[in-house]
Amino acid sequence: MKSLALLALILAAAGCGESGNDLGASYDLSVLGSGFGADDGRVLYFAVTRTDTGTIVATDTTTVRAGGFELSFSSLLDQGVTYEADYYVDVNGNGRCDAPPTDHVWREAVPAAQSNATLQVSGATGYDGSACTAF
Ligand SMILES: [Ca+2]
Repeated sequence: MKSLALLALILAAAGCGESGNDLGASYDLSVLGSGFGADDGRVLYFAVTRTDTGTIVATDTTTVRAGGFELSFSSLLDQGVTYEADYYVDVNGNGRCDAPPTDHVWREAVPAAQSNATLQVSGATGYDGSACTAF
């Protein structure tokens, strides 16, 4: 039993860089949101998609507090690869992403990274209903 637990630990550690190919380095992505005061107290759903393959590589949820939010994803970004960040607030509370203005929906490009990256997003950015495809 003890060795099984150890094996599970080793597998978990190896899974940290699970992006499939390790040809390049992977970098952390931090997301800093501001200007989301209209959605204070609401849950925000976030997804990161690789633009070259259309694969969703990470999802997370958080709650908007004091007009902002923070998320971080470790070792997410492959070197030189571009991504899209899609996120929405489920304003009508039906558990689905609905086209704006029913829900508040945004999309931002994540430029190709050469180091750990911070993406600053603003709730003042215009809505983009096409981001609902990630959810
Ligand atoms: Ca909705």
